[in-house]
Amino acid sequence: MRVAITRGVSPAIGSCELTYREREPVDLERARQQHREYEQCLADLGCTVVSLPAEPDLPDSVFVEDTAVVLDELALLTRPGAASRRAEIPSIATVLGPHCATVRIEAPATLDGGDVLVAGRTIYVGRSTRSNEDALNQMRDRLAPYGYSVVPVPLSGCLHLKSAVTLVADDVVLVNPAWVDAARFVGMRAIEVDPREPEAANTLRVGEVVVVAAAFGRTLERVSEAGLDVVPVDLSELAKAEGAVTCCSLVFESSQRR
Ligand code: CIR
Repeated sequence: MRVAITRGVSPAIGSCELTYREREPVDLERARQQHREYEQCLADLGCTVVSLPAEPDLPDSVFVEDTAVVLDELALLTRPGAASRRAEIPSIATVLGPHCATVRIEAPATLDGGDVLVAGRTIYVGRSTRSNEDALNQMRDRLAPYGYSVVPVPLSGCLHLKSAVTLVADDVVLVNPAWVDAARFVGMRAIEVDPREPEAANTLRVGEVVVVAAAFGRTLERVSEAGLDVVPVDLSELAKAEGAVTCCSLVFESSQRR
């Protein structure tokens, strides 16, 4: 079965970490409504949604993507680059436990799941302010036995690698060329975001469907014109916390039966 782990929006979201945006008030009720619609979208796409309760003391905890990298063979529990986010890990370790083996990224390494783009046996890792060289080395040690290669990718101007690029098909990336060099993704065809929509590269692939933020209609059209099946979701409130569509879930195939 395909599982999507999510977590409710914290009432403390207004104190979230911010890197590139000016702080704007987040309408908690609206954020929660949009998040419920996002969860519904994942359910409609065939996911069994495991929704964790909101964490009152962890402002960024709705962004579960950053806490783990779930592969077919095992999951890496991250050590987020923002110290305020490290207490998000234990509850994710607990919920992943029945689905897969887990290993930890350990200090001094820091890694945010938002920096990790998995393309077959190649794992691209953004060299952002959140993910460091130690993390790359630990990932290589833990994942080489499974045949994965770990490739660092420079980026600039955005929070995470997946702010700048995501996979919209096995051999197609959607990319903002101002933030990352598409040539890094060898053998892939690149679709560029509309330049007026710099944040549009963050999309979530669920099976053959590409979930895209509704705010980026022009880019959505480009992806759709490439023959891909696109579903829009509105996450405008969480965008104020620098969140986007990949950040709010951990989607993976589990052999555990319901
Ligand atoms: C943070 O700065 O950690 C949060 N405010 C936003 C995290 C977004 N996560 C993601 O892109 N994977």
